[in-house]
Amino acid sequence: MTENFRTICSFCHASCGMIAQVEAGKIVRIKGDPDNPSSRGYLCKRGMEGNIPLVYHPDRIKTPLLRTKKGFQEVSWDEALGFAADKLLSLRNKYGPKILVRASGAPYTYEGRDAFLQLLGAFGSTLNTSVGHLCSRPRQLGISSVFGDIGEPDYTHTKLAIFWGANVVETNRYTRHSSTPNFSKTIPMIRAGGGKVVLIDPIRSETAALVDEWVPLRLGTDLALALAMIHVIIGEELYDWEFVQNYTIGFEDLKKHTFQYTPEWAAGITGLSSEKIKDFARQYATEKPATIYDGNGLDMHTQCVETCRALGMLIALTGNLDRPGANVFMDWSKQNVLPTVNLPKDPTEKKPYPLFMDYPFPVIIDSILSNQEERPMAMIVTNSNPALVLANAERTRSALQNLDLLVVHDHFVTATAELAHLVLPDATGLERFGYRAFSSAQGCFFALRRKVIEPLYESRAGFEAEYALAQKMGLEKHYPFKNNEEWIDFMVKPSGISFADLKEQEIVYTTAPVAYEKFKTKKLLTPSGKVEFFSEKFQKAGYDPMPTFREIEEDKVIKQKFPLSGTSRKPGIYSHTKHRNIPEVSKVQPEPFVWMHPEDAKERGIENGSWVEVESPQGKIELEARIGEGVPIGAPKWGVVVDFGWGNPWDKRANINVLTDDQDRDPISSGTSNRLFPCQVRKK
Ligand SMILES: Nc1nc2c(c(=O)[nH]1)N[C@H]1C(S)=C(S)[C@@H](COP(=O)(O)OP(=O)(O)OC[C@H]3O[C@@H](n4cnc5c(=O)[nH]c(N)nc54)[C@H](O)[C@@H]3O)O[C@H]1N2
Ligand SMILES: Nc1nc2c(c(=O)[nH]1)N[C@H]1C(S)=C(S)[C@@H](COP(=O)(O)OP(=O)(O)OC[C@H]3O[C@@H](n4cnc5c(=O)[nH]c(N)nc54)[C@H](O)[C@@H]3O)O[C@H]1N2
Ligand code: SF4
Ligand SMILES: [Mo]
Repeated sequence: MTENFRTICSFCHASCGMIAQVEAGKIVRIKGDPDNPSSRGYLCKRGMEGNIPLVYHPDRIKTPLLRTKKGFQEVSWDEALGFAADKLLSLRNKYGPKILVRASGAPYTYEGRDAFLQLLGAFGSTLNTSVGHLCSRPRQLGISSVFGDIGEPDYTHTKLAIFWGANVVETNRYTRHSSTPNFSKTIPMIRAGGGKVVLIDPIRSETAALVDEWVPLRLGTDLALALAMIHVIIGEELYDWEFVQNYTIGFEDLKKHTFQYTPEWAAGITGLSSEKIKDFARQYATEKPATIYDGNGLDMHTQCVETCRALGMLIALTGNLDRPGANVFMDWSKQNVLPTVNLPKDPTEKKPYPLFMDYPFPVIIDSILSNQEERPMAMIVTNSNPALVLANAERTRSALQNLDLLVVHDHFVTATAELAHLVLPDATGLERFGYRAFSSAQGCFFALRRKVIEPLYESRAGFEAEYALAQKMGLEKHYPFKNNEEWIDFMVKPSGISFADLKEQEIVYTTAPVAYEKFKTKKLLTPSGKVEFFSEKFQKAGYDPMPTFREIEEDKVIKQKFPLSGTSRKPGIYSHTKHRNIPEVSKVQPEPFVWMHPEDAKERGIENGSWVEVESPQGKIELEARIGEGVPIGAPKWGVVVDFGWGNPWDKRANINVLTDDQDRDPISSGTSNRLFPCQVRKK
């Protein structure tokens, strides 16, 4: 007998709807769910072919693993949690609660977003960190400083859709929350409505091949382009006068401030012509309504927050805000906040990046390595692989090795888990309950992740494992949930539904269809309640009140030794460091490549397929070169593109973050420059 279970994929943010078919207790087939309002039957290759092999993977961690002199030993949950609890409590007795860090990765699943967070607060620590400084948090900080929220592109009515630093064809990341069918259907939908699609990206990516216009600017120079666009739009009076008059503050200041940022000035920085910059500014201001999607290509550069403030200002100046076909404020299903997340902050605590939401990972790494008495000594890593994804892999590794206790919660012994004292096996997405919220023009809805089979081996769903650890430490009184089901019940309650409702209905709408121009009746979520072209909040925190371009000083010695600009890319078949141990997925691209411009390659005697060494001031890696017209990725002249995500014990391939620098940071968000590093390439 075949049973069908409706659930959602856990492999990336898109969380596509899928049907898992079970026969005799075993998952035998995965299909797209045609009734899922977001994905409408779509599943990508890794979702379709990777989900079952992950569950039945022979290398999955089957029991907790404890490091001993003889390597990892399989132990019972009781022994594992007893070990962690004893260590944590003895460290807390000696040094206080601020020794504990909780670190998470990309919040693909809400289980990963929240696991062990309640424990952190219950323990008494506020050191919650994540990869957020590399992913979306700097963008959100910049854009929301302008209008208090992020505006989702409304593709259904738009005349001009701009993808700014995003490779959406591969990542399906063209909205942050909303539900629209997968991206391959979105471009035809925009065109069918008479709209045009533009991509701003230094690299000829897979997406560049599909858009109406590709704007190849120099790496990391988007702020100059955006500021010059503001200059043109204000100078030629192309802004929405009525909107600016009624709903914004600081326009005159912005006008004065951006007078210096001429298209001629920006041309020298971006490599685009001044005419192109003027045309593009005019196009965005007049072909209305228009949307801007800010992609992850803007993160991991050291002026990301300022760039995204300027993008927010472009959106507001042109009145492309909260109107059909523009960037729209979507409603969001109400969810609970874990009770210990908002612990009272220590008023004497001076945050090094005061406007950044979390405790930034680079600061945690610095502070572990400081060896001061007050420093993080224990870390629980969940749903993340910091040893590979943070800049300066060698320094990250030293910091993780410097901890008195490293607990890693994962499915495999990853590059990070290899360094751990204790590894805890999580149930996979098909063996546990979870949920996710989606916003859409039709309203916001929750979708259920259904437990399709019981967890294999000794693996345990995250909140159950967390509660058991809390019990071992006598912290269970802080818990309104004991397992995943109760956690969901707690989280969705503010929307007026329960876990039982979600289990029965699987998709539950909780808000009305989107309403436009809410700014006419409601204050924006900025300090002034209006769009802020001038931010007192930034000024008070010691930053420029308006986005300001910082010249990047070039070190001549470095430039001579490392004349190329390196950047990185996410090969679309994978999600970050995952899935390279799943042959059904990894056969598509088993190796990482370095993609080069034909002229740069020729000068160095490098051909398509040559084995090369890429060296930066931080380190060296070796990999195969890809060059030429026929390859899917085109590197700009003086630029090389290195594939990101390899370096786990099973793939034994080069990790790009050996090359990146963790000291070169965005002064507002702490974002490191994983997307831009000086390098040299040599044929081996
Ligand atoms: N140079 C460079 N660096 C980058 C990037 C880049 O493009 N270039 N991208 C950056 C970005 S955008 C991001 S978001 C980060 C990503 O950083 P991470 O989120 O840390 O990277 P992942 O590889 O997704 O790590 C997820 C880990 O969680 C595990 N995992 C998967 N599913 C589960 C689960 O259900 N439960 C548990 N407990 N564990 C699970 C996986 O096995 C894997 O080890 O990397 C950043 N770093
Ligand atoms: N298949 C797949 N899907 C994913 C992920 C994955 O690993 N694999 N990861 C998920 C996550 S966590 C994230 S954050 C998103 C990321 O999804 P996207 O937002 O689409 O970001 P990236 O794929 O990193 O692509 C960014 C593009 O920005 C370009 N870029 C680099 N530097 C610059 C610059 O200075 N300026 C401009 N304008 N562009 C630049 C790069 O060349 C690249 O083509 O995807 C999510 N979805
Ligand atoms: S991995 Fe593929 S199938 Fe799974 S959620 Fe992401 S896009 Fe959808
Ligand atoms: Mo990300």
